[in-house]
Amino acid sequence: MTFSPRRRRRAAGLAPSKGRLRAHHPDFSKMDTQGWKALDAEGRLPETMWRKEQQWALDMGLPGADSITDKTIPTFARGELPHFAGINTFMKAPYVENVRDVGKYDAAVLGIPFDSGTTYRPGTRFGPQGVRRISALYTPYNYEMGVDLREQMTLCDAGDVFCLPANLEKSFDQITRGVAHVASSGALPVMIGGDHSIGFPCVRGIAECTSKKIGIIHFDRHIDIQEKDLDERMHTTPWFWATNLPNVSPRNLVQLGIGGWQVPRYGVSEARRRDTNVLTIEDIEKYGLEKTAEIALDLAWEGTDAVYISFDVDSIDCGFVPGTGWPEPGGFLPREALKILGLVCAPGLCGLEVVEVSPPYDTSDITALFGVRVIVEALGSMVAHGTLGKHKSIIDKPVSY
Ligand SMILES: [Mn+2]
Repeated sequence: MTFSPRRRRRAAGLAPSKGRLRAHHPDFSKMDTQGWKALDAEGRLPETMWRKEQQWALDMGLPGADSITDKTIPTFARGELPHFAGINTFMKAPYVENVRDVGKYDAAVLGIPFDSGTTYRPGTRFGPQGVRRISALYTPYNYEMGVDLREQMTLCDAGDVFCLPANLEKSFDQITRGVAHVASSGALPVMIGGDHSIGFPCVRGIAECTSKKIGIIHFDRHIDIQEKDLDERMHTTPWFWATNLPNVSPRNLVQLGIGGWQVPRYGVSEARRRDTNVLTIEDIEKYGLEKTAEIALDLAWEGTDAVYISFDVDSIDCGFVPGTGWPEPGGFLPREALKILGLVCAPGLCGLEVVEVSPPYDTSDITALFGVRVIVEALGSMVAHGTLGKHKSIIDKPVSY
């Protein structure tokens, strides 16, 4: 149903006669609020894919019992509803059993259940399962953005990369191969970790498929750029190795939120040597969120053709993310990080990873839920700005296995 803007305003009770207007808040106009704009925007979103999913649920799950009035309810739960039922893929997206089919979707989620790079608390091997489980809580629609992922893009879940807990290097090779396969298919690779050691093999997977240059925006409390830790390429090392790749320069690595008492000096001296870009929470407070996002975009995109985002959930103050490997106070507030994330995703990404969700240490799924939020926020921003799929143009050396 479409209304003229005038009729919409009247229907929403926004065009009262002049005499009734109270003047306590002369600066307040309801129609200038994001709240009203979002109400209005929802009316312009289609429902086509939702209707299609409901019909599919009936076809697959049998029509519901005669006593049920709502005839869209099937006997067996299929698709989004109910949120507490069903077999969880990420956001209940279709599970792509044959990974050769991932290219039929705009974006593909892949789990990387790997925590052998952990130097303190383990448990992130359960990250993909934890994130998928609580992702069932979400609808595909975001109010403020006026975006409905189900209507405006296609998403699949490719399942997990087969990782080998006893061997970092073989697991890295598996991860790189999996990410390169998804990137080559044209789907946007979205990785759910896993500890942060996966940052290197994930970026390597994308970097292998392109002759173009890649910048990285990295949300973390930790600098993660030392050469080795405990004699191995642990989760404190991904950016040392990633920025050794020929098409990934440390000058295009932007590290947001670094600070506190858990930043190893080996990593700090390496970041100084390589001239990466570090903004602390205090820097970000000084510049503000919008300006920080602009600075991050300028640095990551300078001379590059695509940007990758690595989001460590421990970049958030540990009061909000107990379920993580190296909790640290003093990080971002969730809404600060989400605001910056949405802004830096707007020009489009070539890949996204969410790492360090450790469900065994989590409370009420809040850390895993934040992990879900990072992914949907990034996808929502790209959909809102029409930049999802932009990364395809840089894949000029696709792999095939
Ligand atoms: Mn970290």
